Amino acid sequence: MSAQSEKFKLSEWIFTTDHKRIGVLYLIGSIAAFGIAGIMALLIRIEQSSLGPTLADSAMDAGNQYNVWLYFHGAAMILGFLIPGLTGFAANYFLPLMIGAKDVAFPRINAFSVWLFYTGIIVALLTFIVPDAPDIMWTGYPPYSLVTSGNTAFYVFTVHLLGFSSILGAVNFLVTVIYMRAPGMGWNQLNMFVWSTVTAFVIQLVFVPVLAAAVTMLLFDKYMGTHFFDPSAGGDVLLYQNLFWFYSHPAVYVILLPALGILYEIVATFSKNRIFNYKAGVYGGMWGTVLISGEVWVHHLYVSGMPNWIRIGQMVSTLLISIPVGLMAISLFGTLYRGSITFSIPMKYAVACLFLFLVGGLTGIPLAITALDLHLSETSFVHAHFHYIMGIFATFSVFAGVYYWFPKMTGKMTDEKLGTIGFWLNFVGVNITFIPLFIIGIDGMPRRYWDYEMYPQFENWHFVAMLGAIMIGTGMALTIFNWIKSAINGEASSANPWRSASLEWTHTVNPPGPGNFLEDVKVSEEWTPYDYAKR
Ligand code: HEM
Ligand SMILES: [Cu+2]
Repeated sequence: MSAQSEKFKLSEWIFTTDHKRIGVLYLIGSIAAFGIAGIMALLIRIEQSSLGPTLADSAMDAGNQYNVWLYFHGAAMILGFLIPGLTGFAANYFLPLMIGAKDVAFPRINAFSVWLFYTGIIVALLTFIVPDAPDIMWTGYPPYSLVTSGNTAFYVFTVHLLGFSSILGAVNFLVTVIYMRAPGMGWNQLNMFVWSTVTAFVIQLVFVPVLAAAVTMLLFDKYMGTHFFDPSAGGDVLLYQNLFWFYSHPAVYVILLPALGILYEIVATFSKNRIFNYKAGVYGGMWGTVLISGEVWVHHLYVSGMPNWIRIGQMVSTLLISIPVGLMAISLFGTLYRGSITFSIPMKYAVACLFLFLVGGLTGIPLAITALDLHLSETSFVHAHFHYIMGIFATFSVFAGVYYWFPKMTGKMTDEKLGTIGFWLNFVGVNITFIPLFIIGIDGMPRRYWDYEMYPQFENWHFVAMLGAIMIGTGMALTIFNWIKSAINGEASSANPWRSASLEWTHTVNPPGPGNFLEDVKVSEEWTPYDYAKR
């Protein structure tokens, strides 16, 4: 009997230690963060759609509001949606199923992690009620974060809670993969998604403590009289930026890797192909990324003072990242090659992701080249670059994943028509929003400014970007509506609607009950999660 026919009991969800329910809780929390952060994005685009204050009476109010929206938008999207959506939701629900485990290694710690995550989201949301909401972007740079009347402490506490939750998750999942794989399952038989989360968790474990230290020093500087970042008292303001990016560049891989992991699963299933160059993708691509990830943070600081040898060295290492990233791209595209491809909604999102990945990755290259970045830094070109890769590529991969695994999680199919309309609104909308930002960025539009009095010629492009944002808003709302509607009364799905060869589909019912598998899983040496008849 499936878990689905049981009656809904709230307490069973609150006290659950089942990784699948915890995964669903992460999904709900992260989609809620996404929704609120999305509304902020819409407000930002509307504010900039015309010169001067658009949504406020005075320039002062417009600027203040804008800073708060921008803070919440960035912090909630990265810390509240992307990282928990990919490593919280997707890893929680599917990693144990893919390795044939009945649960994670420490189910109670897992439950603790998800509630820490919710506490972090609630603390972040409280910033709208307390006087003086934080207005310090997601980066929290001093000196502004130290002198603003905005409530920097809320930012610090949010980072602490989400960071702690994430570290506990990382330990839990690494132990799970090391010790709880089904008998017979060797390292080279793991799903690409499993490898992608393993590598992301390794990064998270190594680098989150650095971010936690940086924001704690910020807290001490602002409220307890220390001067780590105060040059007038012997501190160093750039120290914060270095510590921040020492974590936050690797953090982009905590997002990129699992996003690619989801795409690998979808691309293989819908092409009915084995992964092309599995080992190059895993060891060269994913582990190569981990290896270099800690040596590139300076590309966020090229325009600040530092010796040239550091700048040049980190330019080289940043460009070197193209090798592992390229290896993953080759193995993904190669998996499509001569596949028997079908285009259901998950595959539509996956193919769109491949395009967005190329745009985001290729526009990173001029930014990595110091001489070019001195011109492009702090312009909306950077804004468009990382939105292509994080804002859209990674978001689309979460959407692709939800659509792909929806029948597994609910036993129901989503509405194909609604899903397709939502997809096209989203895909066209994101390009209408962000292509203009590349164009005006090259021409010098500064990012993070609420207005652009000195560049009136950019008004039209800002207006176009707002139209794109409205389109995305409509597409996203339709998408989320589709999930809710289909979860309640969607058509029943067959056991393995995409005919995947991976364990989460072949060895469990939809949705899997407690303990996951009807009988213990054991795999042979020849088994692979991508065993399709046509190769
Ligand atoms: C693969 C090749 C990539 C290269 C060479 C690259 C390069 C760069 C460079 C040099 C910057 C700094 C530009 C500046 O501030 O002037 C930058 C900004 C950024 N990139 Fe990338 N990037 C790449 C991929 C990615 C990926 C995969 C992600 C996320 C998943 C990402 C997210 C970001 C973010 C968030 C920022 C700016 C953040 C901020 O200042 O607030 N990038 N990128
Ligand atoms: Cu970076």
